[in-house]
Amino acid sequence: MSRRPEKPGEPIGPSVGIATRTRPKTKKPDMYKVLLLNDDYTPMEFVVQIIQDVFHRDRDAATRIMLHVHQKGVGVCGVYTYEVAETKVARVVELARQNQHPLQCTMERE
Ligand code: TYC
Repeated sequence: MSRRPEKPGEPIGPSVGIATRTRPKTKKPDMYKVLLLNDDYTPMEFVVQIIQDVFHRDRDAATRIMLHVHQKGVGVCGVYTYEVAETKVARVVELARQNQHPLQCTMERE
């Protein structure tokens, strides 16, 4: 196979070459914040434990997040792709339900 020269004067030759696409065709996934909501009844220790277990925060970070939610009413526990965020929300909701705490957790597109 021969090809049309790309520039005047360029010799006609076989169409061979290497892929040189430098722009990735991938696009970043939408990210979702997982939010914890304050309430008057869920024990602080339960919330700290949930944040450690579900969001893999150490005890200090978990305590900071819990206190932020306690004081401001809502706080971000982490930012994830849709399915991961959905799974974390479901785990928190289920643990709260099993322990009969009114703790609420939700997600929101970033
Ligand atoms: N406000 C609760 C209390 O005083 C503690 C709490 C913190 C509850 C964070 C929920 O997402 C929450 N026991």
